[in-house]
Amino acid sequence: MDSYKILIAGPVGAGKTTAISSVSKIPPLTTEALATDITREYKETTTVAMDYGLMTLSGIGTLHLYGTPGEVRFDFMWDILSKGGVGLVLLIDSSRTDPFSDLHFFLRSFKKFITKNRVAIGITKMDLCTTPSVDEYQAQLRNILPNIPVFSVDARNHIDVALLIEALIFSLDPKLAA
Ligand SMILES: Nc1nc2c(ncn2[C@@H]2O[C@H](COP(=O)(O)OP(=O)(O)OP(=O)(O)O)[C@@H](O)[C@H]2O)c(=O)[nH]1
Ligand SMILES: [Mg+2]
Repeated sequence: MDSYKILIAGPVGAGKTTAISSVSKIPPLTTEALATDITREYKETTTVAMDYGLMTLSGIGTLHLYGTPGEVRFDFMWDILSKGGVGLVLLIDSSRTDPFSDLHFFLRSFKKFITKNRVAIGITKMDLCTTPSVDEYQAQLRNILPNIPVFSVDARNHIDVALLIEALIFSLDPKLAA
């Protein structure tokens, strides 16, 4: 059995901490603290260092899930947490003002990581805001990252999050899906 380090990144409130707690088989490690005024329009607390959770995929191995802080003041953690990672789950909150701008900002911020590793994108909160559609997100990616998994996910839902992470792992090595 192998073990894989997976990063989970994206803007404040996209559901990174929630997603890890939805799939982790151990109580996740979190580092929540009082959020800045801007973030507090969305929620009271924010991740200030990292989240950590553990997932097992039958026949594949152990996945170590590392959630990054969404607030840009902690962006130094993005590089630190990226070390040794093999894949990135990028969560984009469809209910924020400009989710395409968030998408491109995070793809730029993790560009070095993405050139060497795989990425899968989960669009959260589509129950609150149905546009843009998943097709429109795919259209944004067509010329830069064709053929990457893009799913609508609810970070609170175990199956949604697990399927997205599995899609990422299988895209690392299609033989794993056999
Ligand atoms: N309605 C709805 N709520 C969601 C969905 N996904 C996540 N949430 C909620 O959105 C909030 C996300 O909060 P967190 O998980 O703390 O977000 P985060 O990405 O870790 O945020 P930071 O650590 O501040 O960057 C939680 O209250 C979740 O319950 C979704 O698909 N629909
Ligand atoms: Mg968080």
